[in-house]
Amino acid sequence: MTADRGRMKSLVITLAGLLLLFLASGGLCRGCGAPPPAIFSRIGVTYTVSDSVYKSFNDSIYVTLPQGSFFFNVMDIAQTLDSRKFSFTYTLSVWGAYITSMRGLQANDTQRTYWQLLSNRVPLKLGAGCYAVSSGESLEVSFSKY
Ligand code: B12
Repeated sequence: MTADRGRMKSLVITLAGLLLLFLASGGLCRGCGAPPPAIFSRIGVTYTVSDSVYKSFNDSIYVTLPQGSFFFNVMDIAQTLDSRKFSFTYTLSVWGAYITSMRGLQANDTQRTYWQLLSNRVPLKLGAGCYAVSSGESLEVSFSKY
């Protein structure tokens, strides 16, 4: 009984030592080529769809997604969460994805309307598939005229 208790005590001390070594070294990821934890972190953005031509709607949603995601991913998640407000269509061209309609409202060349992409109210210089989003950003797709 006393011998058992002694063995148990030394086992506990050994495990505590190993745990200390593990924590002090920063975990198992050191020098093993595993990606840094930031890759796995999630970010949150606000996404708005607005009709700036007919002023018929203006809806926002908060979307969380993996760091390194693109504007298009935000749109896709929002559509899955609320397809009535955030459904969209697109075509593919040499520049990537071109957004052609949001919740049924179609861009129209004759009327010179299009769906403009903005971040923090500034028009983007990249399409939805190429623009990487950042934490806390306020993204918008706005029906506009050119
Ligand atoms: C005219 C033009 C527009 C017009 C197109 C409408 C029209 N009927 O003319 C309008 C104003 C609508 C427009 C919108 C946008 N545009 Co634009 N546009 C151009 C421009 C100046 C000329 C395109 C053109 O007429 N080419 C000649 C024709 C014969 O070729 P085409 O392949 O048929 O052209 C079509 C495509 O280019 C498409 N298109 C236009 N812009 C964009 C943007 C993207 C991302 C895609 C996939 C397609 C696309 O519309 C053209 C006409 O049908 C180019 C710059 C250039 N020099 O190419 C930028 C350019 C293509 N646009 C660009 C951008 C960023 C946008 C926007 C995302 C801007 C925004 N903040 O909203 C939006 C698209 C948003 C969406 N709905 O997805 C960028 C793309 C860069 C990139 N790497 O992604 C370019 C290269 C300008 C730049 N920044 O250098 N655009």
